[in-house]
Amino acid sequence: MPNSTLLDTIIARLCSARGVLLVGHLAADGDSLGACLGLWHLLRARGVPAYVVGAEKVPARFSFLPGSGSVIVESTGLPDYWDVVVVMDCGDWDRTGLSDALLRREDKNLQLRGEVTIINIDHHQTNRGLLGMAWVDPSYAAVGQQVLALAEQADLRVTPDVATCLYTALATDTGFFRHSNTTGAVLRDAAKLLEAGADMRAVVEHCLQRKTLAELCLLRGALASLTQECDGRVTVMEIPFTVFTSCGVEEAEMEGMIDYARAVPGTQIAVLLRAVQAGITKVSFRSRGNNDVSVVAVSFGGGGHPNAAGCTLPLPISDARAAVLAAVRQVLACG
Ligand SMILES: [Mn+2]
Repeated sequence: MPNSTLLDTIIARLCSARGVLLVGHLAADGDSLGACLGLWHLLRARGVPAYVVGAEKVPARFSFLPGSGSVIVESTGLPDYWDVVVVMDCGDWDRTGLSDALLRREDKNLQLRGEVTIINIDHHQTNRGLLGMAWVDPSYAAVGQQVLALAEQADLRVTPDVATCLYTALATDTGFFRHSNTTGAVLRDAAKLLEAGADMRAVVEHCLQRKTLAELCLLRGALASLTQECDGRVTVMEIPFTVFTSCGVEEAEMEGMIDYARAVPGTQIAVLLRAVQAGITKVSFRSRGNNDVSVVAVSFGGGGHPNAAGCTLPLPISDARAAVLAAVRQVLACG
């Protein structure tokens, strides 16, 4: 259940805003985009000028989301005015990839200047709640689920478009209702969204069943690299920069690849390393049971959930591998 005093304060601030920027994180996923677009529809229906702004264009696989065509890429222009910025699905401004200028407001006509109100809606356990008016609650499986709670609390109508966006958030962040965060409340909320008209078939088709040739090319490279450590308790996949570029893959198309490593019986921690640029390696972790990989991710400046986390290291892939495996070995206490 949401903290209703905080939630009411957030709702009041949103509904009185003259302009709201909604931002998710870099490498947008179904939750960050679905939650942003869901809240975007809700606010616009309420008459609040709202804009979804990102550092990058919407990945192709999410272009089916209603409203995705209205997402503004910062480098191509910004709205005239805003006084509230909502940061979703992450807890620090750097993860949005947006410039600090968005956190100041300026109305040239009215000679108004000042700070914006920052609202942070997030469900990551590693979020310390330091960003603005923070509603951080790890008991939610997705930020999209928090947006549904907000809509209910504010008595805003969940249209089919809102429902499709929030269902996308909930389905993708629960691995299509397979991860351990799939609670009874999650399924009840999913049912509400279906009854409100969510286009479930479109979500499954675009977010689960769609595999581009580029993604399959990458998967071939990743599977070829599969190795095991710690007597098979750790399964590792690597995607070197050369594979990344030769397959021509978009960031969002990486979703789900690590599940192949986690699938190997005996695996307690799965690690996927990908060289997104020469000298920069992104690392994803998945774990089974009580092995908390968010601790490892945080130790390298990242974050996440106990069973799913990630970080980015300013190192070539081989050095990044050595560094994170040393930390993973500590978690599992294997030499
Ligand atoms: Mn999320």
